[in-house]
Amino acid sequence: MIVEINFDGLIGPSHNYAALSPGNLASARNSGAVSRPRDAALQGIAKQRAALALGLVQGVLLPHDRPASGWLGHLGYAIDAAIDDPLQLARAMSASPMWTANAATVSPAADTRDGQCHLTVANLMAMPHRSHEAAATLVQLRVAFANAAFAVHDAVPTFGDEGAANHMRLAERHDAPGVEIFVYGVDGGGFPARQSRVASEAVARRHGLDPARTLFVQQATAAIRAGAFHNDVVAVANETVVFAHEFAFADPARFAADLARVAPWAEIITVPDAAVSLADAITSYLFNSQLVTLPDATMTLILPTEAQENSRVAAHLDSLIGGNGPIRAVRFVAVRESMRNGGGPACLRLRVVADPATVDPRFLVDDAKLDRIAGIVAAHWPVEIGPDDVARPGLWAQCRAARGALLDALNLVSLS
Ligand code: SUG
Repeated sequence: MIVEINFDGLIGPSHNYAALSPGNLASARNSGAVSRPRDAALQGIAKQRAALALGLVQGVLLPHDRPASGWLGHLGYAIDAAIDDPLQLARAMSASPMWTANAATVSPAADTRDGQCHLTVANLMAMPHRSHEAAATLVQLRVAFANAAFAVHDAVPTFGDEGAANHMRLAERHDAPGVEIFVYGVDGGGFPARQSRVASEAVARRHGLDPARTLFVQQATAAIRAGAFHNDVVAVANETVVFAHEFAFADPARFAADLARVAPWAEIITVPDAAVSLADAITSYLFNSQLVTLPDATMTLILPTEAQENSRVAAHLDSLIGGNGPIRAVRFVAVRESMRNGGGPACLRLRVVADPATVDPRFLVDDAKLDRIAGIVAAHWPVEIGPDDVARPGLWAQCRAARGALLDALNLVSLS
């Protein structure tokens, strides 16, 4: 049966706060803070359990090798030697593959010319610490989605592509042909516009999408400038609903008109700036939520607890749920460690609409498997990482051993 599967990035043992992402306000704000990788990973696992409890199908993607020795090697550094280059070391130690919404863009089989589900790995070239993710992501996705139901493409060259975080899909049901919306940036008002339209168009071509059911929509400069470095910080979509901030898109009226033409059954729920300002939307991550359809066909919004703690956002959510709209319930999850680097519930997951039977089962989880993973995290993940620890060879060894134990337990040592 074709369903939506959420593949969460398991938060890696090197999770730390190095402020590597200009334009990502949370990451900048927590510069130099002490991180808690073990808590971070357990928070992510608890979020996955919450999704399972709602009756959703859940998968995982695994942390990458850290420090990124291949990348350091290309820069001429030997990993066993002392490396006196704190910035490159921090870039090599980032646990950023946890945000799997940036791993790839996914077009389900119902949307593509050849009837395969297509995935294109994101090149993440706008940020040096993320630019070396693509190679390892490709290897992993080719294992997870080796079945002929899928086509996994390597990254688009030259033009910035940040994956599903800038892509929304609407369909009357997940398994029906849909409309794919690619959101790109032109001007970040002083911050990088990470997603280029050229890359989005390339992904759409490679996936064999029908141009009549594909939209390219420009992100508002004001949104990027306010801290929406990806569109999923100000908008989320599921089946027939787009839930977005008033200032998410450069030309919202045109977006609404185009959508009404290609998807007359779709509905845009706009949150006015007067109710929730862009600043509130970005600190609370109201829109970086998972809008999901439950087995009973109702929609629930899975939000970070930060959204509950902002009184204006909480009041707006109350009125949303109290109204007669399609979003019937909210559920809060605590992913604070990830949030402090600008990664909310939606960043932590890659959606793949497919038959779970076609996915390599080593990447699917149930509660028992999450228990096993949590046991490995509790035994091997560092409790804390401070800014000076990143250059400590002892920490590098611990991170490698921790990931090794995980790969071993999941029978995925081939990824090492
Ligand atoms: O790319 N943070 C990530 C957060 C990604 C969130 N993903 C989505 N919105 N889908 C980023 O900016 C911070 C790492 C650091 O500063 O150490 C970081 O990479």
